Amino acid sequence: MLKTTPADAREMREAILHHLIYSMGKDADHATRQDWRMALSYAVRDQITDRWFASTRKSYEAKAKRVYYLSMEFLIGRLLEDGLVNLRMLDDATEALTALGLDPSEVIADEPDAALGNGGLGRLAACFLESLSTLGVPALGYGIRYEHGLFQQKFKDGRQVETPETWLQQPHAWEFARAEASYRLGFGGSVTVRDGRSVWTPDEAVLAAAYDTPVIGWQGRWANTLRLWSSKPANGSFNLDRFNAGDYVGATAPEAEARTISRVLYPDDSTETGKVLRLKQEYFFTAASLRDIMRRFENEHADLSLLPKKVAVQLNDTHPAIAGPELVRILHDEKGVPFDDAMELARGALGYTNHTLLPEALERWSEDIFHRLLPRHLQIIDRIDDAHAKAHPDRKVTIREPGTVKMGELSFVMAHRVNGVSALHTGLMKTTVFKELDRLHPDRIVNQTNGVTPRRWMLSCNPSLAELITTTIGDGWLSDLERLSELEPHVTDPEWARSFTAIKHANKAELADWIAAEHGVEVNPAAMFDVQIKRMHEYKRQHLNILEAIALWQEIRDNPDDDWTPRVKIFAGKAAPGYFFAKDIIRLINDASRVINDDPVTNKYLKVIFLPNYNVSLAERLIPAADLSEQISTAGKEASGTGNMKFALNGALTIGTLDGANVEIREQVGPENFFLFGMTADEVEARRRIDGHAAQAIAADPRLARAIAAVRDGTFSPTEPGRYAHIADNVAGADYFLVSSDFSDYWRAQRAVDAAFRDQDGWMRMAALNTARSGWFSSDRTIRGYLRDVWEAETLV
Ligand code: NBG
Repeated sequence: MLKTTPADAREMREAILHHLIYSMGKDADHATRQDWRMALSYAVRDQITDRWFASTRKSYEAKAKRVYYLSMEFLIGRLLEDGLVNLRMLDDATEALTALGLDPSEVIADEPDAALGNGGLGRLAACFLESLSTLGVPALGYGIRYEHGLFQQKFKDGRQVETPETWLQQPHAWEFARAEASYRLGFGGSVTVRDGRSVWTPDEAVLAAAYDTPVIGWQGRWANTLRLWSSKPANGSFNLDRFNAGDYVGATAPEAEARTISRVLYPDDSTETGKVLRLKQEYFFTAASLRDIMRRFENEHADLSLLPKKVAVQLNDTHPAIAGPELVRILHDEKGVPFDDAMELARGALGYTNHTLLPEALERWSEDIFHRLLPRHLQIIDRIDDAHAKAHPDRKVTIREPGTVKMGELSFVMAHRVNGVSALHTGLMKTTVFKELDRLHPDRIVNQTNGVTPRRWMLSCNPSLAELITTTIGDGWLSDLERLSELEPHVTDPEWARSFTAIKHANKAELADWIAAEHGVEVNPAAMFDVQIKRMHEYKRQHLNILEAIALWQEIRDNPDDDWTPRVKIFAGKAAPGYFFAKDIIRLINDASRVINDDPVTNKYLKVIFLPNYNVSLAERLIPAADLSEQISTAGKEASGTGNMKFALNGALTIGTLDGANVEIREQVGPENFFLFGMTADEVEARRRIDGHAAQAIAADPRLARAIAAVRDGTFSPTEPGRYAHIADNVAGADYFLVSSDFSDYWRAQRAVDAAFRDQDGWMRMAALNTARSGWFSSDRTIRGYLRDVWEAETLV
């Protein structure tokens, strides 16, 4: 593989042994796999730390503008392989571990996934951090150090069961606790006016303590910091009197309360929980981050008016929206800047990314909760709203409404740039949720289509394909992904095509072995691997996919002697614990898979498998082995999608709707290399207005009618025939997500997929073209867009 490593295998081995003894306190004879993994991680961390210090020094020397990415979620996954790959030390580490008698892949896989996020929004933040480091932008990510990340998913009788995630119960090699960087934050209390200034006196306090994880960029040329906040009790929360009186539990209650804030990640994706604790989490990490940002700024600059020139704070969705009023509060209440100037300075520094148009996901807080937790902020928000009304007397939108605070509107008004995450999504922002604000601020909304880092989503997860690319066009593609287009002339070269095909087959064979070993299901590696992996949500329409599988199963049963294209349908994804409909879809897929996989008539053609506990590492395993990528959301609902990009990059063909970044993927790879189906966003709106749209679709398609009937009549749940009647009723009734109305076209497109797959040479050519034409979807390109249009910041390498 790529080999320009600064260390070599012998040095690496010495470093591992050194850390095994002096950091882990073990000798080689008694070390466990975890000890070895930690020793290797420390050896890698040493290398990262040197580069990290150098980058930090450079940022200080340059007094450069810094980018601060505030995000409630960072779905970083495992870091060891990331570090090894970016430092180009993977080969040496592999050699060193092998020489020590260890299995390198087992040591690397021993690391728990850091699952500090739910899905796309959190994974995007992780890709962005890596790209910021790769490009050498002085930047910090700020978030919460959740003790429990996203829950673990298990299946019991096909049902999702959640158990707590415990990544921090194992030693974590990557973070440095920063005792000196801790801030005291308040909640509640009252506001008084002293000498004309508002003074907020909270009646509850917690400490935010910083933990830093270095994030190394490609080739180790730059490293930035991911700073995560952990909540700790402020002094005095341990009650010694109560303890001495024997009330041991009561004595520690305030402490437990304080620690609650960073205890768990909210397991909701795109829904708003309305919990006091959630608002506390949001204020907690945002306020701690802003204090840290202001401290750094004031160390370097005496003049507050420089703030927008030196500080770019990006709000990843509305979760950190309180940053607007908090920054105004710091500048105005604490530093005496006039209110309007404070607002201008804050706006100059803030940018806001919107990630969804789902109405339930645009956060709104009740005035009551707000008033109780953040009384001064509520006053400031009212003043911001008044100032906005004064500047735009004809405005028809407000931040405050009786009883509520609207965080989307607040973020919009307090940011100098607001961006969507795909062209379609940004367009819809302008015509739907932010129509009025866009009219008042026509230059504010810009688009930044999402991207993914090719280091993790190709080099690390698909090393064989990465190597083929590098032998073909050199390794420049790793920092300039659009150079993948240089592969195009090779796609028609039979020998090259054979290599590409062999790699896909080997990836599939490896996955098939793993599925057999871990999940006891035999799948034919020559079959088409048809993959839908993402959070469970009605708009993502996993139920459309399983209905099509059921209809196909029925059709194969009718005509078992026909020459069917063998398929393995693979699902993975978690449902929010309180989202019962989504959980029932999981159960339906599991129940249906049992019946379908056990059917001796059909199971050489069709298998269905739902893999539990979807996470970053599972995605890394599945994506390189996929033939078909399912991106089948109801048009207008998926803001962008980023899994869709990872699949295309790794040579899977997409079956998809014109939704989110699918639109741009299809443009890039060419419509002839993409299986399009379904209504457009406009057609979706029109269709919803037709009375009985689902019934009409069902009446027109006997296959759909029969598949729904099987769901309804208990074919897949014989012991409880009515188990899925509500799902059948839903898709045959209101069918808000238009499963029935899109079914026939989906079926048509799937049969086109079958036909295309039978011509393996043709299919692999299309797959290779997907790889060659996915270069635009690098998160490096996205970050350059933000640097240009939103942050106006520079790179230092
Ligand atoms: C998600 C969207 C995805 C998008 C990611 C990253 C939220 C709120 N939104 O379509 O659903 O790819 O954000 O932008 O999680």
